[in-house]
Amino acid sequence: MSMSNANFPMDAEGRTYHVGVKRGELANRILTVGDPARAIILSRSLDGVNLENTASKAIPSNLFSFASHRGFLTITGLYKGVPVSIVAIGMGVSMMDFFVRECRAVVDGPMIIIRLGSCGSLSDATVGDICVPSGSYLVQRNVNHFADDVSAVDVAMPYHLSKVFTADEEIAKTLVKNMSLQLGSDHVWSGINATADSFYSSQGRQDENFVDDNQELFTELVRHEPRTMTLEMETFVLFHLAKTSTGAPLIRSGSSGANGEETLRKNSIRAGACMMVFAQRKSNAFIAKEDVIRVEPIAGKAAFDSLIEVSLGGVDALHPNGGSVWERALSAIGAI
Ligand code: R1P
Repeated sequence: MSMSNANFPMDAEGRTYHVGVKRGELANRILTVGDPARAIILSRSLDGVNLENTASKAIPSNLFSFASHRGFLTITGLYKGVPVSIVAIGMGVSMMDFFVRECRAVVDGPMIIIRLGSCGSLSDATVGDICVPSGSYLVQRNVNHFADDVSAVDVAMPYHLSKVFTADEEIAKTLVKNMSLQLGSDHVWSGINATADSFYSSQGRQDENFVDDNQELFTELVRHEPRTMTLEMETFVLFHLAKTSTGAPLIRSGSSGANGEETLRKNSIRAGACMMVFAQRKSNAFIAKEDVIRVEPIAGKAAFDSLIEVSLGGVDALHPNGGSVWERALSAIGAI
């Protein structure tokens, strides 16, 4: 694979370096998950899927799919007649960063990205419940705290906690509404998420093989943000990049800022998240496989319903249908 442009590598076909997507393969509305198996399960809810002729672990043949050499899986089709993509990204803050930036680079117009993940619960939400964060902060292991050199700056706190970056309010409300319709409002929770830079130490898991100094972490999290509800590993980056997104392609307003710089149209990405509780960290319960099988498709439908319900403006503002992987499906239903 030969790439050009060290600043933002792409191959001759226009595929991005890691996610491997090119223009016309990704819709403006994206549902992102961690586990590729979850992406395949969710793809079974898309339009025109023939379940009888689809093996349980296979991607339905009427949908576009692309598996990148770095473990990203993209599936694109229609949901209730609207182009949508599902992208499985694996785990962690770096993977979310690759995904958001590389997808943004190949899609014209505004985007909605919703993460449907799994999480640990620090609240009363129990295994199988759904948590919809109105914001997220980042928990980072402070490596300097563990250094031999005690004169190093910044050694006191073993973990750094960032400010909260918010979800798109309308998306969060829509997710709560649609999840409640599917699962009952008793099983849907709102609050603040903490995205950790690891599964173990930065989420307060005890591991006698390492010095982690994390025995007080849960207390610190609640002191930092009393509405802390969940712990997982990606949502903060999604909210943070949505907040710092510019227009794409960059649209310059022509007006000059205070420093004489051009003002960029901001926030071309609207983001939301919903997480299934897999781990109850207070009671130490972990979800049973049967519950994952039961909840995943239902939560998926509510997430898709939310993804298409929130307006992105007129079709003229969206990525062109011509030449896209969803063009034929739209034309088959007479939508273009
Ligand atoms: C850890 O087991 C993984 O599960 C959670 C965490 O954020 C992390 O990625 O989310 P996903 O189920 O979406 O991967």
